[in-house]
Amino acid sequence: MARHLITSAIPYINGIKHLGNLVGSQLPADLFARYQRARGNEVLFLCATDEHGTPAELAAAKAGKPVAEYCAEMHEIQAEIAKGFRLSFDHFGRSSSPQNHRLTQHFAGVLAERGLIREVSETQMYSPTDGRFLPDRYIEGTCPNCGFEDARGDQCDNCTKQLDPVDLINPRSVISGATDLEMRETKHLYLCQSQMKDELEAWIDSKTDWPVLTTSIAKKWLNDGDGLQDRGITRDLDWGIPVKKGTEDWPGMEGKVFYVWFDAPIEYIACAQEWVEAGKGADWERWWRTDKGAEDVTYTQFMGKDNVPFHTLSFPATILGSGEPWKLVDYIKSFNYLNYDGGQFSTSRGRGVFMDQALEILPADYWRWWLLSHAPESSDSEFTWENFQASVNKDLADVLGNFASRVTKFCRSKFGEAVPEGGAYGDLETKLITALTEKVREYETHMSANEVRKAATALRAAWVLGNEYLQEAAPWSTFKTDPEAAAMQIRLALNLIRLYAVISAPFIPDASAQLLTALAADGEAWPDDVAAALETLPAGHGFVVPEVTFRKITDAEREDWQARFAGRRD
Ligand code: B3M
Ligand code: ZN
Repeated sequence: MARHLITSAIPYINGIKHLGNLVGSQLPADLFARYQRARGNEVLFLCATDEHGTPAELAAAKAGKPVAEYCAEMHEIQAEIAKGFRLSFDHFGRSSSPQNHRLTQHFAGVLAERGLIREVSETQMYSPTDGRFLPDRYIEGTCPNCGFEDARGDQCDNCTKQLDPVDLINPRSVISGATDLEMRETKHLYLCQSQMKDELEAWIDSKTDWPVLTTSIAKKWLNDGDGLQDRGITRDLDWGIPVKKGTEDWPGMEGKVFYVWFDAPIEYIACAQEWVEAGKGADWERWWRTDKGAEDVTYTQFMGKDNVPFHTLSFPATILGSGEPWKLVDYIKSFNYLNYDGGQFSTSRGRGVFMDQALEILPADYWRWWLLSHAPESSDSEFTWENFQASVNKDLADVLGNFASRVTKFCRSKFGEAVPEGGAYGDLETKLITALTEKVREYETHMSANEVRKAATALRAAWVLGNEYLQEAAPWSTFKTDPEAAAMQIRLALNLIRLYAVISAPFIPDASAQLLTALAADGEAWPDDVAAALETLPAGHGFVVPEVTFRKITDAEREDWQARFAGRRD
């Protein structure tokens, strides 16, 4: 039995994610976790909310709540929505957990001891009125480039020019509006990534099976311009993990916290500790410590392409730099962007479908199927309502749903609600079993390799084989001349529904469970031997006709949703 550690990039706490975020990490991670479990492997699947950084502080301020309270509430909301999408995390943790505080401070301490952290003096905007240093996003002013009055300290939203807070004309504090800002000297910590360039590059070069998207981004950061740069890992914020050297204070770092991107990936480890603390597991070290059993774990990470530099360089620099026996990632699956109806999804403008809204209008499986079968793997992909409607109506309703409904209804009307006996297989059945075996093997290959779209294509093709068989065998005609043969065809077809339910479960878990319940079957056995799997339900086995598995999306609904999600989210 293989052991798979699987993590999804941890979503920021500041608001509900859109479907583009979902398909870029959590959903394909869930697909892989479900598949590995179905194959009998041991899985630890972790995700969490990413709760630090300026966006969290600003979102809490906007909601008029203390940050801790805001994060606790948003975590519950995101956890509920994740359940709604059937994301099967073994634990959904929080980067603000005490475990992550301790572990982040531990890493910083060890890295400092090993000479991989240096202190840098910088001048930074200080607001006497607010009594604090202001990070970039806490300063607004007039853009020197275009005159826009609400340009942020890091970038002008009007002309997109990258800015430094000192560039702004008439800078003011976002917190208080104070304009008496001054430059003051302050110290920050930098992670010496540049010292580790060779080690990181050799490690990345050894990963010859990684997706091109992942390695090309990593290589670009390693070798662009002056090469891999050291990174600031501290910030002047109130909310975050206080800067400490292990459990000790860090002189000169009082009042500072670690940069969100330093502690967020460490949460992958802390999350396993939270999982144990929550009583869901006994031992986190056998997943994370190579001296405690994790050397035979396969660790796969899932993320959008913008997260790749942090996972290929910064986090491995933390792990390798510590010199401690932590498990390093084995495979990084990254995704391009999903666009929305001729433009981009936009959280700030509320453009596109957000996870909560999606579940309000249709069950999770409809979304899971479309998103995964259109995953932005080799390039960006686009959600359009026409395509969504066509895919759901064709693949799910016409091909899979219709097969299940025709077979069970026909059986009920001619043989009753139990698997009929019938005679021996003929040529058509042998042909079907051969073709199906090939498709199932192909599906397994793509699922193990995380080729999400190809896996969906193979699965759909397996569903189509059943429909083609039914068309050719035509039990409704056979029944008139040879009821024995028709009974055999239906026995096979009922078993085929069960097989579909088992192999489709990673994509559409609810529909799969519904079909298995109707067939009074469990989903345990993976069809290693397709012919044997098609004899699982014996003659006489009772079943009921399932409720409609997938309904069609009407043109009116499509138009209605298109209009509803084009504009602002209220
Ligand atoms: N929260 C960014 C994102 O959601 C960030 C990922 C952290 S993974 C450690 O895209
Ligand atoms: Zn501008």
